[in-house]
Amino acid sequence: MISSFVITGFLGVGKTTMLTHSLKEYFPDKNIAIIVNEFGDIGVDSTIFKNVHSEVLEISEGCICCQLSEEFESGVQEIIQKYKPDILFVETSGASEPFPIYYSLHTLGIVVEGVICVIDSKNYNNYSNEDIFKYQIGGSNILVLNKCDLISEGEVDAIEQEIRAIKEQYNIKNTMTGVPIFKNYYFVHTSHGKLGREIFEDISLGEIKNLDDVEEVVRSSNPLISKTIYIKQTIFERFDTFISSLPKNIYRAKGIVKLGDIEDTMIVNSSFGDVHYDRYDGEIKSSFLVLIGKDIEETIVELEKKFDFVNIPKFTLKG
Ligand SMILES: Nc1nc2c(ncn2[C@@H]2O[C@H](COP(=O)(O)OP(=O)(O)OP(=O)(O)O)[C@@H](O)[C@H]2O)c(=O)[nH]1
Ligand SMILES: [Mg+2]
Repeated sequence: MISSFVITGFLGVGKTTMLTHSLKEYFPDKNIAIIVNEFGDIGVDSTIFKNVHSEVLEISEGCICCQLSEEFESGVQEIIQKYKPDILFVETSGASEPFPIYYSLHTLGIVVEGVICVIDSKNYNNYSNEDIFKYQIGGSNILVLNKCDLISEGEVDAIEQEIRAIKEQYNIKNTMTGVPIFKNYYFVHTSHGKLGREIFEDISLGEIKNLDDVEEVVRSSNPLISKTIYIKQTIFERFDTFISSLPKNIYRAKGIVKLGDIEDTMIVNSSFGDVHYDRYDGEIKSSFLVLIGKDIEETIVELEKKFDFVNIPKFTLKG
C-alpha cells in the first residue's frame, strides 16, 4: 500500500528544505517518489530533489492549484507504475492550497498520512494577510512553524496563537454536518524543517467520511505571478547587491547561477529579502532566476535598466 504526505505552505517558507532533510534522515531504505508543482516556468526544486535522491516528477505551473487536473492524476499513476514507491510526497506550489491535491490522492486510493503546512515564522507578517495562506492552514493537519532560529520563542508562541484562530475560521468542514474533516491538528516548532520522526510515523488523518459534501474549494483568481530572467556574466559582489535589494513586491526569487569570480555554481534563494546561497553540483546552460510576486512586470523592466547583467527573455526555455 502506498502512503503519501502533502507538503504545503506559502512561497519560500522551507517546504523543499524540510523534505530533503526528512528524506535523507528518515527514509534511507524506502522507495520514495516526489511530485513537485512549482510556481514559475523553470523548476528549481525538482533539480534539488534529483540531487538528493528519489524519483521526481515535475508538474507544470498552475496545474494542481487551479482545476484538479488530469495531469496531476495521470502523473501520480505514471510515477506509481514506473517506480513502485512506498511513500509519495507532493510538494505543492507556494501559491496553491492543499485540499484539491488531498482530495485527488484520496480518490486515487492513496492513503494520505498527513497534510503538512510549513510556516515561515520570521516572515509571517509579510504574508499572513494572503487568502491563500489561510486556505493552506485550513486544509492541513500538521502545522510546522519553521525558521524558529530567526525569532524569539515568545514571538513564535504569539504566531501560534494567531494561527490557531485562522485554523478555526478556515478549517475545511463537511458542508452538511459542519464538522471539520480532519479530526485533530498538531503544531510543531522547528528550524530548517528538522521534524521529529513521529511526524511521519504516528500521525494519521484517520478515516474521513463524506468527502463529497466538502464545499467547492478551488478558488479562481491568483494575483501572484512569476517571471524568469537570465543573468549574464557578472561578479558575485554585483549580483549580491542586486539580489539583496530586490523591491518588496518580489516576494521570492530562486534560481541557479554561475558567477565569473566564484568557482562553484550556486543555488540562490531569496524569500522576503533573506538571501541564501548553496553549492550546486550539476551543470547549467545559463544562469537564471525565477522571480515571484505581485505586479512585478514593470519592476523587472526597471531592474533590467538598472543592472546590465539582467536579461528578460522573450521566451523561456525549459531545462
Ligand atoms: N534560517 C533559516 N532558513 C531556512 C529555514 N528553512 C528554510 N530556510 C531557507 O529558506 C529558503 C527557502 O527554502 P525552500 O525550502 O526552498 O522553501 P520552499 O517553501 O520550498 O520555497 P518554494 O518552493 O519556492 O515555495 C532557503 O534559502 C532555505 O535555506 C530555517 O528554518 N531557518
Ligand atoms: Mg520548494
